[in-house]
Amino acid sequence: MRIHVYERLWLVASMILIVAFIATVTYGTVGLGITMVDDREETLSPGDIDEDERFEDPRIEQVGENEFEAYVVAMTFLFQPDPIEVPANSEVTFYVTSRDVIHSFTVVGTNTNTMVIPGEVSVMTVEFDEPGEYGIICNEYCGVGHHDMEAELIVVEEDEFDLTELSVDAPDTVEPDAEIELTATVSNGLIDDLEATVTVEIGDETFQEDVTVGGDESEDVSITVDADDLGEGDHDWTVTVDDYEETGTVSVASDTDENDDGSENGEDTTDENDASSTVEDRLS
Ligand SMILES: [Cu+2]
Repeated sequence: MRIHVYERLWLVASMILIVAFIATVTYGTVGLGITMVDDREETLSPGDIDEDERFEDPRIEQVGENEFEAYVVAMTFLFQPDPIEVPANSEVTFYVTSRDVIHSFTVVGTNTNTMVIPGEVSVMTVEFDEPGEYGIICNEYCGVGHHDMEAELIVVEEDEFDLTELSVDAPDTVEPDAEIELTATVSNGLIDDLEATVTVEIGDETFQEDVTVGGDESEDVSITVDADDLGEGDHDWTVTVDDYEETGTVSVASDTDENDDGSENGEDTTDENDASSTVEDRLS
C-alpha cells in the first residue's frame, strides 16, 4: 500500500505528539514528587489540636544525626512556630495541620508547597543544604487577613544550631534574714550532649557552673545567696547560657516592712511564687 508522503509526515508528527503528552503527564505526576494530602498520618479533630501530642506544642525535634521533624500549625492568619529554624545539611520532615480553615504551607522560591486542611496532616520531607532565609506564605485564600499570613524559615549554619531552652525559678520577695535560691533549668533538645556554662549574676556577685546536659534531657543549676549580703531593696539578676538570657528582680524586704505587715501575727511574707519569665529570649 502506498501512503502519500504528506500523510506519512502527519502520522509521524501525531505519534511524536502523543508520546510527548504522555511523557509530560508522567513527569508531572512522578518526577516532581507531587503527592496528595492523604491519610498516611492519623487524622485529628481541629478543635482538639491542643490535646494532640504532635501539635500541642508546635516545634522542631531532632530524630536522627541530620534528621529533624517540624510540627507546624497554620491558623488565621499565622504559622506556629515562627520563625522555623533548621540547620543546614539536614533533612526535615514537616507535619502541617490547620486549626481552622484551609490554608497552604508554601516556602517561597522552592518547590515546598502543600495544602493544609483542618483535620488532615500534610507531610513533606525537605533537604536543606545551604544556610539561608525563606518566606513562608499561605496561598489559599483564608479570610480578610490572608495577605498578612506569613512566617519565616531560617536555615542556620550547622554548628550554630541548637534546641536549648532556659528557664529560671526565683523568688520575687524575701525576708532580710532569708536565703535567696535561684534555680536555672537548661534543656537540650538535640541528640548530642550540650556543654555549656551557666552564669548567674545577682547584686555584685557572679556565679559560674559548667554543665553537661545529655541529649533530650535537662539539668538544674541552683545557687543560694544570703539576703543579708545583698541588703534591702530590689536586686536584678541575670542568668545566661550560651546565647540565652533570663532576667528578673528579687526584692529584699526591709525590717520596717516586716514590722508593718508581718511581725504581729508572725506571718511569713516570703513570696516563693515564681512570677519570673519562663519564656526563652534569644539574644542574637
Ligand atoms: Cu491564607
